[in-house]
Amino acid sequence: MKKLATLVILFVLTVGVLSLSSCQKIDTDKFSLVWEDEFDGEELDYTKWHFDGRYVDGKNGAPRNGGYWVDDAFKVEDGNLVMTTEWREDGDFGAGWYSGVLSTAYYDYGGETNGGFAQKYGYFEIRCKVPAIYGSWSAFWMMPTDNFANANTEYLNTGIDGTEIDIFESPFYYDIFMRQTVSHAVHYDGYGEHLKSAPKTGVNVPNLYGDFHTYGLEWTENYYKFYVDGICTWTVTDEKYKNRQGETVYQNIVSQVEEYIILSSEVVNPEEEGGTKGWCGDLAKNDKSKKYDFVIDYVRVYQLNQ
Ligand SMILES: [Ca+2]
Ligand SMILES: [Ca+2]
Repeated sequence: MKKLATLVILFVLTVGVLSLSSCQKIDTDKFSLVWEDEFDGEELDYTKWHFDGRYVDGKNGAPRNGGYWVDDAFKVEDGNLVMTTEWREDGDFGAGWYSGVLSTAYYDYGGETNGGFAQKYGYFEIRCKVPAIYGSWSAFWMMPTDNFANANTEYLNTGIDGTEIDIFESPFYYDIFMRQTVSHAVHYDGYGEHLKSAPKTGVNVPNLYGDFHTYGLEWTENYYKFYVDGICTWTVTDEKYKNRQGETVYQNIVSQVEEYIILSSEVVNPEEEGGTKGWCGDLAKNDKSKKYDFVIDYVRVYQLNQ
């Protein structure tokens, strides 16, 4: 989710070298449901979800990229979690774009997790539709419970100490050629100079803004498999990879630690490299009087049957 300009550069390095194996339909018979939220209640279940942003100065959230993550940008309605991105003229931080973030485990930005739900391996699935918005994206993603606190020490150049897993991101509404697509990605070794990224863009999802679709991750000791509507769209294995110079660059990419789930919507930072053109378009093209909703029917987590 972060350092996206770097991601683009790393994409050039990694494209074409990831080992792909056959992708098929998810076999849910292999799994048992172990955690879920169907969002059937009257309000959000705060025993399952935590506002995953910081609080500053007694306000209801904190700046995030070009907008603000606040703790009142979501509600449960008609069996869905609705996470709204909107322009607030009189928001806690003043006029700007406000959106939300929720996770299954609370952490502070020192990297310490404070309980909550996390799991190693299994199958993780969301059913949702995403907002048709410029300069913003919604995502279903995972992070290791230490938030990369140990990323640059013993396990440098591997993902075994944890990876950011972007099960899906939807930044492409602005691009008429990419509009009906999402991306998957894996990032590891922290967000500093050692960051490594394995992205998969251009995953076709018909009418993703108007219809519900499922986005899933199957995670085993040896691979990640990403799914859209139950069909595998990308496989990342633990094999060694060669770069274009023939050198082995990444290996053991698959996380071997517990990770927690994050749901988020956020807006681009125009000040970053690439700015509004480099990642998800121009916020100024949006209607400031409109609400842009990320609508989530459920999140379900499975573990492999023993
Ligand atoms: Ca690492
Ligand atoms: Ca539901």
